Amino acid sequence: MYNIIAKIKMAFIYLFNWLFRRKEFTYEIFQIGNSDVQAIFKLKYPDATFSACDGEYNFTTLAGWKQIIAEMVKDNSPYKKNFHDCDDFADYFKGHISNDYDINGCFRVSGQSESGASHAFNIILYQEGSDVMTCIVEPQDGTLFKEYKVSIIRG
Ligand SMILES: [Ca+2]
Repeated sequence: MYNIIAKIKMAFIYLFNWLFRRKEFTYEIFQIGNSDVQAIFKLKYPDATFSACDGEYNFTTLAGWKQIIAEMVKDNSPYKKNFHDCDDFADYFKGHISNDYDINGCFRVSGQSESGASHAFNIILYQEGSDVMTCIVEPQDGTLFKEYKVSIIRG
């Protein structure tokens, strides 16, 4: 009996989220498979470890990402040292994009910032003409194309 009630409750939550929480988004969505994503990361970040969780990855154009990122950054809570810091911003960014936009071509990365300090951030896939490109995102302020060192890519 409990399982049935829990399933009905989850179905209502899913329906509510689908109806009311999905953000308005009009940019085109593209998709590539897990092995293509692995090949792209192997070429671009040969020293990084990549752990792929999904079979297919959805993403959009850079213009589409700029709209998403502007909305995401608006919702960010303030930075709290050694608590709500880089890892939390990176996890929040990845999780909310798949929840709100049905886009999972966003990855959580461990590496180093320009100063050499350990840092967590994100990488996105985007479509440019017929090519799939990648770009580093600083989820704390939405800056694109940072020169961070990439060590572990997860997603
Ligand atoms: Ca933290």
